[in-house]
Amino acid sequence: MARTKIALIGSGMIGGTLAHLVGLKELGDVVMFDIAEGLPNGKALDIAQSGAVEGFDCALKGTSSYADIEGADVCIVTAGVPRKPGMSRDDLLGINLKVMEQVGAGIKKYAPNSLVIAITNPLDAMVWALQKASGLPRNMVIGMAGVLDASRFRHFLATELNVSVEDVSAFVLGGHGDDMVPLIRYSTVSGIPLPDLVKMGWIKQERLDEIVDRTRKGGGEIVALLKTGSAFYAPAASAIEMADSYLKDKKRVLPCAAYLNGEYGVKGLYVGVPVVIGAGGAERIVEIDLNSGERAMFMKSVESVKGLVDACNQIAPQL
Ligand code: TXD
Repeated sequence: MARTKIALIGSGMIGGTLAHLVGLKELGDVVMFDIAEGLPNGKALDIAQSGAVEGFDCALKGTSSYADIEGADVCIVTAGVPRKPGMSRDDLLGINLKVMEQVGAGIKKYAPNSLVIAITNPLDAMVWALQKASGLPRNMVIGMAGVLDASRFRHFLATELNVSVEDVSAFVLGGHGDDMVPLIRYSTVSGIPLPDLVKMGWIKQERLDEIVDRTRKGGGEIVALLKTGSAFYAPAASAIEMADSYLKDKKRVLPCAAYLNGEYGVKGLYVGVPVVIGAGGAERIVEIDLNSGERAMFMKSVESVKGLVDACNQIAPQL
């Protein structure tokens, strides 16, 4: 049986880490695409050469031609530019929107049957634009943010509570911005909800609030430390978890940016919600019950996403 083909559109920091992980996990063969000449070729060759030492079989190819992604089973999109000093969010939005139009056209032509996982920021708007530009079914275009945000929350909780991160499950809803909604009530240690752990004296409410705040600002904390870019190890690992669930039809329940068509009272936007990811892509949106406080936080986050999508509609009404 032919190996799975994974196309990485964008071969920068996350793209390179994605390729390395695909190799290490033997998830399939990799095509690395980028407009930067030589970059995808150099990274593909470097990672391919590590296969001899690590003991994995994975064909890696670097390219700047969309024709090479033909027949890909999964496309993971990190292409775009990060924000530079003096650039407004709208500048970034306008530039990356154009990138999504190019990438969408490439996917539409050469990989129309793939699952597309968008990572480029601002995530909730770019995944929306990518779905429009590619014309792929909405269930086959999803955005990565929630798995990363939840993994940050899990890491902070496990460290604080001194328990294995494997036993901490966390829930984060909403857009990928500082107003995301880490849901304390639905986050647990081995099934014990966090509010119960507060009652049990394992953690004080104020400390939990600090951890929620740190999770919300988790991306910015890393940007401030790295100075030259944003996080890439955990974002890549998160997208791989989503791709793996699709390719193996695992039906993991993962927080992803998914197209809402009335769920949670939202229509026509991509927002972070729990989703069953299987062979059918985003197979099912899990609609959990929110109390009034949670709902207010969620709707605030949805409003931010709507603002970004409205800006996209103004810049590119043809989409
Ligand atoms: O949770 C999340 N969704 C995120 C998102 C978490 C972390 C980072 N997030 C965003 O991912 C970040 O703000 C960026 O928008 C993307 C990619 O981050 P990365 O760190 O990989 O950025 P790089 O290293 O700048 O890589 C981007 C590559 C670079 O090599 C460019 O040459 C290429 O994109 N690029 C293009 N490739 C193809 N086609 C076009 N048009 C293009 N333009 C730039």
